[in-house]
Amino acid sequence: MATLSRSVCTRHFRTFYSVCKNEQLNSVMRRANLNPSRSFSGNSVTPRPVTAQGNLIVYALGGIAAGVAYRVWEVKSKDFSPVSNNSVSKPKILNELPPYPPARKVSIPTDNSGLHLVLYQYPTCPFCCKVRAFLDYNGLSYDVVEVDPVLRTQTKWSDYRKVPILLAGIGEGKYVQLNDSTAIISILESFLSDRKQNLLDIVNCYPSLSYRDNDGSIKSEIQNRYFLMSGDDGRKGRSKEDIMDEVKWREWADKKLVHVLSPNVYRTTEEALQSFEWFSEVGEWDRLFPSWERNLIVYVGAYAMWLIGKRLKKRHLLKDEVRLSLYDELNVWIKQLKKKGTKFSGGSKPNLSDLAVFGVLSSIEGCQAFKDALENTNIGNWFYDMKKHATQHAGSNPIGI
Ligand SMILES: N[C@@H](CCC(=O)N[C@@H](CS)C(=O)NCC(=O)O)C(=O)O
Repeated sequence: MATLSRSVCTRHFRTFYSVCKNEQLNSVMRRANLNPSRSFSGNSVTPRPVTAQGNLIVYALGGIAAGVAYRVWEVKSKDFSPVSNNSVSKPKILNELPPYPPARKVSIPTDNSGLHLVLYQYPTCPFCCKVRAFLDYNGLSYDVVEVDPVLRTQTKWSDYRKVPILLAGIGEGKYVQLNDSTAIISILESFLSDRKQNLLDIVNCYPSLSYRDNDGSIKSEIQNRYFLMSGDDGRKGRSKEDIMDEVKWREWADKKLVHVLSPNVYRTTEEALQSFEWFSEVGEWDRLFPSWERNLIVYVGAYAMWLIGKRLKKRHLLKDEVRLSLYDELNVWIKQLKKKGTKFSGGSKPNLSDLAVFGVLSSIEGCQAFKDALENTNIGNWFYDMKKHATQHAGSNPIGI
């Protein structure tokens, strides 16, 4: 099924590409008063090169003028006024759950956290996988709402336009909205390590600050997101170096490792489509979305991501052969583990950096890029140890597995 769709899609892209190329060629020749169907050899064709050249110059100058005008308009229309942060310390509270039933419920009988969690996600988004790795490792129950990545219907109620979003129950049917994988994990870890704390009090320690970027766009950033807000109980016995090392590798997962993934899994149109077919399988898109919507996500998504992957490769200065950049980053992680001489970055047990790196990497587990990484690096041992710990909820079991 996947192979059939893949070849159909590839053929479709190729046909589309060749049609576009012919259209372009024909239109250029039409503009130049040249008939593309006629041959240039022989006496029968008498193109009018002077007029053609003249027309081309006029069109080229017109194009340049339009480009310059657009750039001037783009710069002038940008807003560089300061951004106010009036709602900075107010987390969003929902009086009821949005009307989208969960696609599945993860119920862990031993979960005694008292938390009620609903995760809005794409199944193979690295940031969502990171949150799931944390929830699974800690044996927390949660409901999953699969978001359509093209139409995003299931998160239309939210001003924050990305996933993951986690809704956490705060009593009386109300929920607090938590955005950003790293902040979500820090908030929950802070709560788990000192359950006397009120969840809302913890959330208030992670305000979101908006600011205007150099290009005029408004960005926002959650403060303190790599840090935990636990009372003494939770952090006892940890050195400052140990805490900062965990922060460093959590940041590395978000700012380095994540950026080598997309250009690898969407390296070619075939690989992009294969990746999307796997995403569809993992997310059960066949079951959850009507077939037109599922196909829209797979084909449009694969093609769009293939294009975006190329841009990301340039933006993040990856090697021409992007696999090498993936192996390089994985080797950086393996090297630091080796240097520590412990099974995990956190020692004998995984810490938040292990969970972050594992979560991010698990998002490509079914892709060719991951198979290649297993063959070309030593990431396998650590990865499968982590998988065992996450699937067996080792974090909620003080004896370990
Ligand atoms: N810093 C955020 C990044 C989240 C993010 O970029 N998510 C992507 C999906 S992988 C997203 O939702 N992009 C917007 C979109 O798909 O429209 C986090 O750690 O959660």
